[in-house]
Amino acid sequence: MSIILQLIADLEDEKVLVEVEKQLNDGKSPTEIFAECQDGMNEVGKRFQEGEYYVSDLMMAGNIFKEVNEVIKPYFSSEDGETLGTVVLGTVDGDIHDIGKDLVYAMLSAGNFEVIDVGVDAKPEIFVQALKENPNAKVLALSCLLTTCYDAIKETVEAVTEAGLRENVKIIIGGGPVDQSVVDYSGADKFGKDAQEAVTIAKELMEL
Ligand code: B12
Repeated sequence: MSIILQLIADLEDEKVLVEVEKQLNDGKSPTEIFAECQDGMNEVGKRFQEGEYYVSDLMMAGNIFKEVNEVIKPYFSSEDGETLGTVVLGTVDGDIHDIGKDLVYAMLSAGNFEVIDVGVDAKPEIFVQALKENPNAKVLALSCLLTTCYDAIKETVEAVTEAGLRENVKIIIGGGPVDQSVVDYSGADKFGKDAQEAVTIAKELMEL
């Protein structure tokens, strides 16, 4: 078990930040550090599921991850060059998890996409409105951490279709448990397992 994973799992907020700064100074890649933080969050989730941790502990883990994100962000310097396109991003209706979404935002921005973030717990019509206000947005990225919110993904895809926008907009989904079966269920186009994949897929879809 890596030190960062262990410290996050044990909710050692100050020690995590010291360790992350130390590893960044030693030249460790920020992507690798992020991956270890995510493993730490998964361990927190496991302890919550097993009854060892409470919602307050999830909140604390969320705050720790956000602080780590602030420390690491400057290391993802954005590439110079033209904007690759516009992406509308948000967490679906009923779901308030925003850490993964914010990471997707950071990586897409660093990858030269313009990102319109509609926030969390966003109803289908909010996404539709953002797409209408940004007619050059060719990608819609939906984050969803709760299995109970798969219907919200489906309803968002349906709302985009009903608004007559589906032909011009590709839909990527992601977040904790999202996989190909959720793509099939919801009618989205693709799923990505992490923020880096969000960038790769957005680039792919922009070219279609
Ligand atoms: C922190 C946390 C919270 C915090 C969130 C704080 C915040 N500001 O976001 C708080 C305390 C608010 C919270 C609340 C709840 N939570 Co919670 N939470 C977590 C926890 C521990 C970590 C989530 C996280 O931030 N992970 C780190 C980020 C970086 O990972 P990520 O979000 O998956 O994002 C990455 C990828 O998935 C991907 N990605 C994300 N979005 C997208 C989008 C696209 C397009 C793409 C391509 C990729 C992509 O890129 C990201 C970076 O690589 C998870 C456990 C876990 N294993 O994830 C539980 C977890 C998600 N929560 C859970 C639950 C049950 C809840 C509550 C219902 C608890 C309750 N009883 O109240 C509430 C629901 C509130 C609501 N309506 O949304 C369950 C969900 C179970 C399920 N099957 O649905 C989990 C899995 C815990 C568990 N094991 O039981 N939670």
